[in-house]
Amino acid sequence: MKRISLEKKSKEILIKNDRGGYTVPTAGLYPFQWNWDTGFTALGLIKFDEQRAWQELGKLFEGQWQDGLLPHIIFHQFSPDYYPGPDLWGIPKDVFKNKQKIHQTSGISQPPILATVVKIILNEAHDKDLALNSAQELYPRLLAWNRWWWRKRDPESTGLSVVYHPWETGMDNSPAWDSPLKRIESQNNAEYKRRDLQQVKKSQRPSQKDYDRYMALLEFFRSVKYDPQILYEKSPFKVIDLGVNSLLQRSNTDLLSLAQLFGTIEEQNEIETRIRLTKKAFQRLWAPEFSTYLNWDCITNTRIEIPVASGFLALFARVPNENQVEQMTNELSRWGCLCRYLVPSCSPDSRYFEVKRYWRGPVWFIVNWMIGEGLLYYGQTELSEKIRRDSKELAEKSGFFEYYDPNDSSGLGGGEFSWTAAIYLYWLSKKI
Ligand code: 9WN
Repeated sequence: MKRISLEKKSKEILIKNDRGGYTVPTAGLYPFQWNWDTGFTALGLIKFDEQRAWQELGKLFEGQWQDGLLPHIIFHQFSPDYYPGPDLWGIPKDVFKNKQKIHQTSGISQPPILATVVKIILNEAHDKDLALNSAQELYPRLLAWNRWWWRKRDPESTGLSVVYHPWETGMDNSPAWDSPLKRIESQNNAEYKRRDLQQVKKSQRPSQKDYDRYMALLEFFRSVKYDPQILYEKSPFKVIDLGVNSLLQRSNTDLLSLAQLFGTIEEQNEIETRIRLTKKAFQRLWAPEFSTYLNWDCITNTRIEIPVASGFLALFARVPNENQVEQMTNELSRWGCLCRYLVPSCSPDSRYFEVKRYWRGPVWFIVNWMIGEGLLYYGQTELSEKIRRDSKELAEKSGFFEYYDPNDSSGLGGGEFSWTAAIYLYWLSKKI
């Protein structure tokens, strides 16, 4: 496919996946609005419709809870194509900010990319009045969400926030979650029918055992009515995820810039204190013998010794020092010699590596953009460029899929995928 047609195609995908003010990740497989998808999608939208990009963000915040939680799915309308839907989540109505409106949402969150996206759009927007007004309106909601991560998900102020479900990490079946998930008791529940397998091959999706455990966790959340304190004390799955904490740290720094424009001195101080605390706490996750950071299991209080792509997201968060950056760059280059396309979601020489199964090996554009951006920030131009080149080649060879095989470049999962198209527009179609 030619470059011009790829640009046109990616724009068409975003327009086609528009459901009236919000974008679905892909038709059929994911028929609602997802949290971090929204942020990446907005980056693509600014390339041709700034007003629409701001609307996308505003639409997601319609589902924000009173305590600041921004859910991972907003069910704006009914669809039979996805499981579990709003009934399964059973969210108590009094959690919502706007009591007049009945919202339907999930009860967990996703990696916080939105403050970063707002800062990027604000900087790059041509319509400055629209951008300033929209960013100012979003600022208190972003602050409330980040505070929710600091307070409800880190009530002991350690500097690192916890998650209770693989879906919250956005990297659902990452091998890093295998052992923490094994402790979840689940029955193969014949009552429910997975809808994902109607659209995507079984070999590219999480296993049935994983799904049973995802559902068992959801049942537990519902049984405790999503009470943050009970969840913190009792959730059987409780991990410190590198992805969430890296994106949170990065969004804290971008939130600070927004606070300097729209917030109070007290808010700026509060954000700065959190940034310092997190930067220090991250050191606990550094594993020199793996040349990267490792996820942490809070139930066993041990690190999860499986190197996965989210370890490199610390670069996006500006967390590592020069020495660590050098080690990480060498390690990632080594991964690059073990497979054709960077960045596989798991180390290619890990025994858990599977080229086609979702977050256990395939390449994801959003991860590539964030790691590439981080490397560039640290002056690692060559490796950053390789990641950009690899991503571009994947789009040229296979189009805009949810994820890709890191060896044969085949497109996997959902097709005509919004965040893949958006990252192409935002990151790959320029400077080429
Ligand atoms: C569950 C929408 C989402 C992404 C996640 C990705 C996948 C959902 C699913 O799709 O998760 O949230 O049903 O598999 O793992 O990162 O946000 O694109």
